[in-house]
Amino acid sequence: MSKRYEYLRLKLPAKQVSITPGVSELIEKAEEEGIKLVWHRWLEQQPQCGFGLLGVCCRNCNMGPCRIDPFGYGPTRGTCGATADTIVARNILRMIAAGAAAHSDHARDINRVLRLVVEGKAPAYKITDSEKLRTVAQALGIPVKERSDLEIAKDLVEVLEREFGKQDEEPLSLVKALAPKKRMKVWEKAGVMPRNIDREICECMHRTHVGVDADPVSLLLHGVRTALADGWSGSMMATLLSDILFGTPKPLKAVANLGVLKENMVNIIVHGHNPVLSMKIVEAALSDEMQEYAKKFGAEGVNVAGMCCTGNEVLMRLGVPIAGNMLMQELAITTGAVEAMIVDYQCVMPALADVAGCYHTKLITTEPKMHIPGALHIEFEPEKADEIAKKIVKVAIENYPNRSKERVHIPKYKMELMAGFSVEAILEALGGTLDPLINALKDGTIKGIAGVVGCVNPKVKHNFSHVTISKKLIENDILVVGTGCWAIAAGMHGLLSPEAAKYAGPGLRKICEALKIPPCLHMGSCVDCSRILLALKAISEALNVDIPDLPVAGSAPEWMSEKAVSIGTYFVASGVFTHLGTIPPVLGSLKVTKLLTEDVEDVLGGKFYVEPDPEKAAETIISVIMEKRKKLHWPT
Ligand code: SF4
Ligand code: MSK
Repeated sequence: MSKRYEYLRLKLPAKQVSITPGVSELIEKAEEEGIKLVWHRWLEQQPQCGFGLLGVCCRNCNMGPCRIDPFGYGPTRGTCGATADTIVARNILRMIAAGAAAHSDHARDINRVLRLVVEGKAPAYKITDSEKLRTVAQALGIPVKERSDLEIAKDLVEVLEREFGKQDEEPLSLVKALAPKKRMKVWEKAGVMPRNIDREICECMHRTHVGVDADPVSLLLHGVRTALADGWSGSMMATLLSDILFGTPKPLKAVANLGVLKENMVNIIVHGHNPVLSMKIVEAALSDEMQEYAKKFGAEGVNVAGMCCTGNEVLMRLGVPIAGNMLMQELAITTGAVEAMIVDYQCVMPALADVAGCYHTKLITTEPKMHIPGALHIEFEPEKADEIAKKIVKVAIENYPNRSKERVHIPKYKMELMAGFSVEAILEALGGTLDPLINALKDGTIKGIAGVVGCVNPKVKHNFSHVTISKKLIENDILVVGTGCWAIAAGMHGLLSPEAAKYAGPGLRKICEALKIPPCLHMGSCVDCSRILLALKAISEALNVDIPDLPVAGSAPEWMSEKAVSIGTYFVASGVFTHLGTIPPVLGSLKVTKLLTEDVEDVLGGKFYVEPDPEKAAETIISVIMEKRKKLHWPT
């Protein structure tokens, strides 16, 4: 351990940081080598600013920064007169704007690739799922009969581009095409129907500028509108287009945890969110040419593994092993066995450059909108995707001889899993119709469905809440579906394998055994929360029951990102009771807290529920689901 850590007493209780095998041994390795990780930096931040935690600081203009004393002993208004209610609501609105922007800009990037395909300018990409293209086009009113895929795609690209730029007051096209009719009536009545993705995000910034919207209700309602633009259009678009270009996921087997790295191979990690890059890197790395090239540098070949959601994208479609979730990105480099970490965007810690600098690892940024000081930047252009992907993979391979073999430590842990549960794949597993699921819900074989999603966060024990909540729910015959870092946690802890049916209650176990599926279904990356929306819509319409009345719930047990705030908000607006396991920065305003956790239910049917204890949270989710069953007169 370095003297500095000894002095600062920043040695972590490694075994208590995470429940995931392999994590503590790499934390100890990092500490011995004097390397700081996310948990050390989080400790250095303690005590975190109380005003920030409560959401009552504002620096939206240069009369500030201002902060409100929520206990009434200090200032009750900012220099402009903004109250705690205004400031808290404005801060949340800005979080939603950033989250919706991240998801939707990701969608815009994929739509641009489809445009290039249509124009014949991106030979490395093609329309892989013609059926999905036609289904989406038809839903949007684009003619498909006797037309080629490219003709249809040309119209689709134009319709989707207008989601970002149209100037009329009409609802977004994807919302009109895909959202349940009953929900749309609710949104119309509340005045939160989204009109244009960029406009809603832009309006968040306008409303929160000094001297504009001061009413927490009005601010939060616009947050709902922006989040709906994300969920039912931006994120939805990212998912649909990824399926069209790269294929709709189907169930497949794969492996998760740091043990997927290989001692005698060139290890490449793809990290970030957008499959446009990662799919090409995987293809290049696994090509015979690159496997042979690696041998020239003394390696047995090239091994690619995923990290975070771009990892989920290549896991869902190609079965590429996944090395870990967000908090494990630095640990992967700490193994000393990673030749290159290739990143696109979102959830990529700038600290990676420092950690990579302690080893031979090349951190390679690829996106024009994302640079990290200290990283090697090789800009990715879809027009030259194959060429650039090969160039990046070669950088990794040529770096293999620089590895210090004596510093390599790859934890041996890895877990088998099943992923690839798109809505289409779930339907297929059910025999082509929702009926078996609907019947199982009605007769109580399955008591309900919970969407468990979201990030990991150094504020809480890594993966503990994800696993505790999921286990408790399946034990109580609640089917769990999910995305993002939850899915990776569930995979590493064996919950995504059909054998995990043994942890499920008798009803759910019977169904899982009959269908040979796990009790927790991996539905994709964080933008793929849109798949959960589509599943909810299908169930709601099959039963003719609006989403708030269904025995369903959502949970983000360890969330941290602004994208998660947007996701949580569009789930609530879609009528879902939504649990948050880390506390959002709203407690400085009783009014905003009450609006989000109580009053919103009367308007939208869903609400937030905040509970850091995963056992208690699971109990509450179960009782909410049972209450909804009682109201439907279904057995409990
Ligand atoms: Fe202070 Fe108002 Fe400016 Fe915010 S907008 S920094 S509360 S003066
Ligand atoms: S990567 S947004 S930490 S899920 Fe999608 Fe994980 Fe959350 Fe990033």
